[in-house]
Amino acid sequence: MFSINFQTAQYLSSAPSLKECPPEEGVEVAFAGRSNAGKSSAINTLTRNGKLARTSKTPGRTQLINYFVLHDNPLLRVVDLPGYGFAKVPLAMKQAWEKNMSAYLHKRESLQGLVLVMDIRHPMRELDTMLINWAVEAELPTHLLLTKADKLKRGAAQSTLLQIRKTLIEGEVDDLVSVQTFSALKKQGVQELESRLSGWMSVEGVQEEFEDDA
Ligand SMILES: Nc1nc2c(ncn2[C@@H]2O[C@H](COP(=O)(O)OP(=O)(O)OP(=O)(O)O)[C@@H](O)[C@H]2O)c(=O)[nH]1
Ligand SMILES: [Mg+2]
Repeated sequence: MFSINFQTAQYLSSAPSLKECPPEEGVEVAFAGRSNAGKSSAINTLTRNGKLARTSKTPGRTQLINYFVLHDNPLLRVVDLPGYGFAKVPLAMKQAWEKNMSAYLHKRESLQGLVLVMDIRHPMRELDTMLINWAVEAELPTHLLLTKADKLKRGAAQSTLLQIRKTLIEGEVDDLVSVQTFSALKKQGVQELESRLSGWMSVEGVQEEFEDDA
């Protein structure tokens, strides 16, 4: 059985814009979310590599699209997308971000799924919802990662989870969009995330390549 080992992740490249992205071959999963939500920390927890994606206390650290490969195979990629939602960004930059993200979610052939990282204390803000809507429009499987769950009591975290799950069911998008709680600090929810990502990446063709390489 084909299974992905996320610990094999290695840095591949950074792209300042869509034009500089790796070729649209193979499969990739992307992490998106508001600036400071915890995207890079989630990637580091997933890959058990605290130094892989840069994390920062200063919002807006990751301005580039960062690519990581798995199993030394450039056809298996994890993508750290630039954070969004800071107050002080000029309008032109916001509009450029919207255009870029919408294009990435709608047109990127190799993209198999989107992990939308949200601070569990501030989930489903306007831009998050916009991204979810684009993903649904593009029929792109999406996983909502409610991170920093260690900042809430268990009951409060569960109630946020259930509330969002209810919203997904009511919106009839629960076949495409799933949700879980997560903590990079406590390493909580790693297996659930891994199994969702593995499902997306187990695509025929790439699998054969991978087995040939192994
Ligand atoms: N308590 C707690 N803190 C976290 C968790 N995940 C991330 N953080 C902290 O949140 C801050 C931002 O984390 P990053 O992973 O850099 O966030 P990001 O989404 O990559 O941010 P940008 O790249 O700026 O968009 C850092 O200070 C992290 O240590 C978590 O699960 N629990
Ligand atoms: Mg980051």
